[in-house]
Amino acid sequence: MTQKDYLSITPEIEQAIKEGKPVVALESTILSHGMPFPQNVEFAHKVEEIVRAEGAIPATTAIIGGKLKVGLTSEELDIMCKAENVGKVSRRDVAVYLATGKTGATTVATTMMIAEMAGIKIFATGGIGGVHRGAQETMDISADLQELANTKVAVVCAGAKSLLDLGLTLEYLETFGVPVLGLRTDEFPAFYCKTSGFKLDYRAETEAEIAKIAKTKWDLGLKGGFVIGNPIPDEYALDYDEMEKVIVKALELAKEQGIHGKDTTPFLLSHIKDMTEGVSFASNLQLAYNNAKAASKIAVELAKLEK
Ligand code: PSU
Ligand code: MN
Repeated sequence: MTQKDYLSITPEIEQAIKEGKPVVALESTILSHGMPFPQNVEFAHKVEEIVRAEGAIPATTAIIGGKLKVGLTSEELDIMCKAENVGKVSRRDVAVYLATGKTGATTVATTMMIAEMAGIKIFATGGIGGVHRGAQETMDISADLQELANTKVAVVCAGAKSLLDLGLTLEYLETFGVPVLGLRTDEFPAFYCKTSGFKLDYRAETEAEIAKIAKTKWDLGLKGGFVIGNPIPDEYALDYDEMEKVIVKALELAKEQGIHGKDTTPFLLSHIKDMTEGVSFASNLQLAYNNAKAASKIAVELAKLEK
């Protein structure tokens, strides 16, 4: 067996990739471990519709039945959203899940891996993983960051949640040569909040500019991807200080309950959601839609450049 024997790409996506048409990868951890059922079903479909409305083809990824799935049927999206016996799969888990036939939701890291194998260059998500607060002690640094260092996929996100140490996350990305570009912003966005206080070195005014920078990096044969920070739309942005209080509480709770490893991020996300009584969930949906839209525009521009 070779790599391509494990890949299962829908005919529509395979054709689009072959013809150089714009395709946007989407992850499934956000569905299985980041959002409640059944609201996530509506989200999963709507985010794909947004990609299509921009003239790109959506490619939601997952691990099902021993295959790396690129593009999910409605039934498969349902499986990921119900999330019964669906694990969270990062790079280290991939071979185990494939070999044992377990069903897995793909994180940013794994979605990047699968996208690169399939030939997809642009990926939209909510927020990336990063260096956790207290990583000096725990060494909890998301595998997403190493993937960004090594895999040629541009990830459009609303930055990262400030439950992470955003300063250390940016330092880590710098060390590993990952460009972080602000889309019409000077600051690294903090997920629910438009700003984080961390200035970025590069601001792009248009999606076309980002496509050109990505093409240049990859023309040069430089390995690794991009982080594109796309701030949440004004009308859905939450107050930074309010969020900070909630996050500190969630972190305390995680410490009390001895949560660690891969459970940390989902635990914090679900408690933040409970503590903000769903207000944060509405924002979460909107920022992800906004990222899907921007990613699609970048994919369209990149496809034009590569013609
Ligand atoms: N951050 C969010 N929502 C998410 C995630 C991160 O605001 O759903 C998910 C993404 O799939 C990301 C993963 O790749 O969590 C990171 O997990 P970890 O920190 O365990 O690497
Ligand atoms: Mn971790």
